[in-house]
Amino acid sequence: MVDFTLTDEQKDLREMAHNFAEKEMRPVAWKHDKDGSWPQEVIDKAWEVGLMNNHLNPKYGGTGLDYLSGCIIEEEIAWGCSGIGTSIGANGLAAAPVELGGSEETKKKYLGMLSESPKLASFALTEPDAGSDVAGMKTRAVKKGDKYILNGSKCFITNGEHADWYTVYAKTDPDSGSRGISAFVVDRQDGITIDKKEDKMGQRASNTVSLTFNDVEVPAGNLIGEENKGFKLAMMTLDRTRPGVASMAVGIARGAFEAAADYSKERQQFGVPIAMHQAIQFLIADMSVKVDAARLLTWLSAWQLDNGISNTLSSSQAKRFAADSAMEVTTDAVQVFGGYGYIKDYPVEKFMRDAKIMQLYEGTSQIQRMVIAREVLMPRQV
Ligand code: COS
Repeated sequence: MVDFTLTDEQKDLREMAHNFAEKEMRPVAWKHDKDGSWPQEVIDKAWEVGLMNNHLNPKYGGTGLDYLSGCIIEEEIAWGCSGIGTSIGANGLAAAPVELGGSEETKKKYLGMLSESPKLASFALTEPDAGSDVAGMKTRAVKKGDKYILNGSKCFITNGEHADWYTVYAKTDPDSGSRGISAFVVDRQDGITIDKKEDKMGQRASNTVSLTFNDVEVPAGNLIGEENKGFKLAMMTLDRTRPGVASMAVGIARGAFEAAADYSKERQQFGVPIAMHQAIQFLIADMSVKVDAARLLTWLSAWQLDNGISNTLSSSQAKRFAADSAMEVTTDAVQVFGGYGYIKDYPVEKFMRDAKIMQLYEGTSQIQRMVIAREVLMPRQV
């Protein structure tokens, strides 16, 4: 039986996240967007009220929230500000591979750090020459005694400047493509240099940096899972995090849709509110369809994850559809506002800039289509 009724706990979580987004995020979102400043105070508050590290296992101090509930929270947070939301949510991306493959000792130490105080961790996969093509990475990890020595560069690392530890992917067998990559937990240390903070189009409150590993020593015990099995770990992680990203896209789209619907009832042209014109009604109607359809696909992928059903297909479908819908909905929201939508005195241009990254990070919309096509035509046996 299909039932879309949220539990009382999920309704409470949604209300709590919505209130947080409305009272703690929206009032400062446009300031942080304008100057690209770091919203530490919002992150601290999010951690205090329990809106960070949603899925962390209670064994390591987390709440072990199910993925569907996580999606409900992430939609509200992104409705508040998806830039700050990305910084609030990025620990989940770094922690997932540790939860999936880390030793008990590693989990206790590093996941425990996230639940004990508002610390941050970053997921370091992407490189200047290896974005969509993960297997093309060049960062090297060479085993020497009971340590690995890491050398290489990573880019587009969310929260990289503020992280206390990193989940780093590096080649341990450079001639074996995707079967020669390993994952490590790496403490922040002197050998890691922050090379550049990116000045971005949107999500300007989130921190995005390039970093270099210069002969960084990593204890062999910090290898996550088995040597040369890091690629699969990264793919399994993205299966788990893409529903959350899709929810953020829904939150951005909903924010823009609500603003456009409200404005259309106030703005008068040709003697009536523009909402009376069919041209605007059809835009609003399509926006509402896209928001709701994206949410349904997203909830399905999270529900599958919660119920132990493979969600590789549905998480890519959700991410693809929600991200592209967010771009369309926010662009149409600017259209409803007309010339006013294009200036910073009104909220929708930020939604449009913020939406663009949803089609790029955690796998572009084109990569999602590749995954979808493969899963449809040649499903991976799990
Ligand atoms: N779960 C578990 N294992 C998976 C998997 C998944 N979802 N997807 C693929 N694998 C496994 C495959 O089964 C294969 O295993 P074997 O080595 O045992 O054969 C291995 O991983 C390699 O898979 P594949 O051949 O499909 O890899 P490709 O190099 O062709 O790459 C894509 C696949 C393009 C899908 C992958 O590189 C990708 O997702 N790229 C985008 C990365 C991304 O999202 N970057 C954004 C930055 S992260 S914030």
